[in-house]
Amino acid sequence: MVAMDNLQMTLQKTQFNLSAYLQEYQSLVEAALDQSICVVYPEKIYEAMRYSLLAGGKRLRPILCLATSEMAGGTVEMAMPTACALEMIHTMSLIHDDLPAMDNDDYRRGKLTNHKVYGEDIAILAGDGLLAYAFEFVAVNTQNVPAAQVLQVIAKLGRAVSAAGLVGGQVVDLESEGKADVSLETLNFIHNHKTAVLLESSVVCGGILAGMQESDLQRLSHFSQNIGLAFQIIDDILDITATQEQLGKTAGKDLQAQKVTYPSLWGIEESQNQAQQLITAAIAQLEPFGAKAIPLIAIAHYITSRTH
Ligand code: GRG
Repeated sequence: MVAMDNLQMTLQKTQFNLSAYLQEYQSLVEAALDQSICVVYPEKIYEAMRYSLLAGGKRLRPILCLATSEMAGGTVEMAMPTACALEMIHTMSLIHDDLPAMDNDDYRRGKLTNHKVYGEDIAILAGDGLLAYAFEFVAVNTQNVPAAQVLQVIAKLGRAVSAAGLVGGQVVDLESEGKADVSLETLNFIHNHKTAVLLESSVVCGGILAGMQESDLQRLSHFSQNIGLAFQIIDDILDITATQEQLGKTAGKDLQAQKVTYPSLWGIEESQNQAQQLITAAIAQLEPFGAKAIPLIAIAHYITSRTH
């Protein structure tokens, strides 16, 4: 605990500039994503895939992957294909989540949703196209990483999107809609699978690519599961407190859809406390990495202070 307090002090003393860091990594990721998909015949599907992939967003998952790879002694170059794949997977999950058969949303990232622009049929296929391409992209473009580690990353991503990950979380979320008696256990299941799994994969894949040993990967896994759940608690709070302009999507959607959320179970203040406790527990996992963990610690703090 004392060592961790020292690290927090170092963070303050070095005045790590998180906003400059995020901006720099965001531009690297934007450029790589822009180059990742060309528009060829049949143009419509590639345009639909690019429409959502390049619609902005915080790029948190790719940044977590790049930051972790760097902390573990890797480079941005070796982690960038996986960082892009994580954003392709995240974007496809947003496209499908917004469909009329699921959350039925008109806006995402401040723009009309994919199905509103291209129609439901193309939106489903744009999601499918992004999902398949994410795996091809990692396999074909990752360089200077031993093949066994690339394979480990592909397996990790496969599990994250499967019924044991995002798909399973979404199913329980859909089943819970409109039910007033959803338990905390079920709510945690939903968000551990819908949200935390991909954040965990982002961090752990960064570590795998840089060749981290298993015990360190375990620490990173605990770190990122905790920040993943905290991220979702804040997401639930922002759905109540933020505006449509801040969110880039319809605000107040959870209440409208009669969804049980963390603030509906605990209230806003207690939800904030719980998120803060998760962030504190997450950061404690990074102690052995010393000052190299400063970017990840700063990102963890950002999760509870974000406004969109
Ligand atoms: C993965 C095969 C497959 C299907 C998708 C629809 C679905 C299954 C899962 C839903 C997953 C989902 C939409 C989870 C919500 C996660 C979340 C908190 C999204 C918001 O993330 P931000 O705030 O968004 O990082 P930006 O736009 O900044 O990237």
